[in-house]
Amino acid sequence: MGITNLTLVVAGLIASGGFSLVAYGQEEVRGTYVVDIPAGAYQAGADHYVPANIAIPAGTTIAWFNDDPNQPHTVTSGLPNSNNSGTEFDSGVMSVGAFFQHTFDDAGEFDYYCTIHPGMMGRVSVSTAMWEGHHFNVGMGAGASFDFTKNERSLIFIEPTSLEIPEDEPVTYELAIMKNGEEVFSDEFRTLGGLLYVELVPTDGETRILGPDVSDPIIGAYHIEGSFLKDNAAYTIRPEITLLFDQPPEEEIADEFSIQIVPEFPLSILVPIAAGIGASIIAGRRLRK
Ligand SMILES: [Cu+2]
Repeated sequence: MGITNLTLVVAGLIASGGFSLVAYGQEEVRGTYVVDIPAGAYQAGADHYVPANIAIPAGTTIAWFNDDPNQPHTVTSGLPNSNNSGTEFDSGVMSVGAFFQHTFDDAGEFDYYCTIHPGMMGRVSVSTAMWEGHHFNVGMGAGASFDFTKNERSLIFIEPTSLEIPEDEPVTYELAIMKNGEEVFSDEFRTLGGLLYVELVPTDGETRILGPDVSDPIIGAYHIEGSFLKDNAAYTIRPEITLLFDQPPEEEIADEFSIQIVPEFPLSILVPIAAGIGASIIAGRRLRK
C-alpha cells in the first residue's frame, strides 16, 4: 500500500480511547493501524488488546505494541489450545516496548491470543471490498455488509487513483460525511503520499477525532467517533484533496461514496455515486496516465 520503512514515534491508542506518544527508538514501523497492549493487560477483566475487535480493508498492516510495563505478551493467531495456533502469524515473546506487525492481505476472520496469558484474545476481520470512484478507490473494513452490530468499528482507506502522489508528499484532505443529505461531519486530515486511513467508530458520546496512530511521519489511521454514526440512515462519504504539492488543486479532486448503514439488518450497500466534475485533469501534472 505504499507504506515503507519508517523511523518513528508512535501514538499508541490506550484503553480510554485517548492516545499517548511513545518513542521506540530507531526501529521501523510499517503499520498504519496500532493495537495497544495496555498496562495490566494480563489481568482478568482488563482491556487486553485495544481495540480488541477491528474490521480492516485487505492490505492494512497492523502494529501491536506492548505498553504493559510488567508483562511480556504475544500476538499469536488462532485460539488457545487450537491446532492452528500461530499458523497465520506469531509475534513470539514481546518484551515491554516491543512491537509486532503483520499485513493482512486475505479476507477472513482472524482470532489471536497471548500464549502467556491465554485469557487475552482479539480478532481482526479483513474485507477485500473496494469501490472505485473517479479519483479515489475506497476500501471498507466492514465490507459490503456494513453492519455495526456485527463490527463495532470499520477502517476505511481512501486511495487516490487519478494522480500520482509521491510517498513523502504531504496531502490535506477535507472529509465530509452526510446523513440523509445533510452534512453531519467535516474535518481536515493530513497524511503523506495520498493514502488516507480513517476509521468510523459509532459511539454514544460526542463527536471526536483520535489519531493518527503513527504520527511521525503521518502514516497512521485516524478515528472518527460519534453518535451521528449510529443512526439507521443513508450516509455519504465525500473525500476531497484540498492541498496538494503545497497548494490547492486547480480542479476539484473529490468523489462521493454512499453508504447505507443499517444496524438492525444484515444487508447494506456501499457504492460510488456521481463523482466530481473535471474528471481526472488534476492540477495539470503528475497524472498517472
Ligand atoms: Cu500476555
